[in-house]
Amino acid sequence: MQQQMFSAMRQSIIDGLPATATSLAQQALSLGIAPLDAINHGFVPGMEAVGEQFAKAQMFLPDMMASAEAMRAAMVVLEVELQNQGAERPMAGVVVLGTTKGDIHEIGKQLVGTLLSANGFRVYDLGADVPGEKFAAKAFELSADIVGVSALLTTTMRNQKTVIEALEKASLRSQVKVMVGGAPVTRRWAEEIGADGYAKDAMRAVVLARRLMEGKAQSASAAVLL
Ligand code: HCB
Repeated sequence: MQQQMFSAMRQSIIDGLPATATSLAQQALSLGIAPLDAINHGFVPGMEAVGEQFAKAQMFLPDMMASAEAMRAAMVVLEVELQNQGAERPMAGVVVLGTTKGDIHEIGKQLVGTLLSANGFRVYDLGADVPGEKFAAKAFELSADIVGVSALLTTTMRNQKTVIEALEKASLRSQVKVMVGGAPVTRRWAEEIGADGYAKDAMRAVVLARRLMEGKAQSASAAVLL
């Protein structure tokens, strides 16, 4: 039964059907399927299939846009449930999140934000196509602990470095940890640009954010001891 639901969810994304995706997300919750399972085993595999078909020219931009709409529609339903879980947890840290300048892909970054919120982080999402200076200004305003930078295009992933440079220019780099992600991003790339961490998916981003917060706490207590 659960497998059938997951398979229908995947297909609703491939077919780009927001109403069907919404209805399947609602059904999943009423059947007691964990929202994260619906996302990871149902809807995200649909987006992956769309990416593969687009790469093989079996699908075109309007189809991809319809799929993105369907994914958003499902997330609207599932996000509420996930965020309710986060409201009951102690504040884990402040995260400023965004997609790099020149890049309009938002779905993965939103998923990262939702799971961070569900795990007690206070998340400020700057949206997509965000220049480095805007990340730095919001990190300063909120005294952020972490800046999370997403990039989905090989041409825009280099802008992740400009976010780090903007934080350096604003003298914030020593206080703010930077985590990067997005389909073309790798651990090696993160190291190359001087980020503090890389996460392959939203669940790993939560684990990474917790680890970065531990690192911050340790360096703060070390500073006090000195
Ligand atoms: Co877009 N697109 N797209 N696209 N798109 C990709 C990314 C391609 C790989 C498709 C392909 O060719 N196979 C490709 C990029 C090729 C490349 O650069 N190597 C591509 C292209 C080419 C384009 C356009 C240039 C197409 C065109 O106009 N000709 C154009 C870009 C315009 C621009 O940005 N300037 C474009 C447009 C679109 C839309 C608008 C139709 C739509 C986006 C809608 C939206 O987000 N509002 C779209 C979509 C949906 C995709 C695919 C199909 C899915 C992306 C997605 O949502 N994945 C994608 C194919 C793919 O990625 N395989 C395709 C699902 C999420 C859950 O995964 O990887 O985004 P994610 O995020 C993960 C993970 O990376 C990590 O956690 C997330 C959750 O698990 N993570 C982080 C992400 N950010 C993080 C930050 C952190 O700090 C930590 C972890």
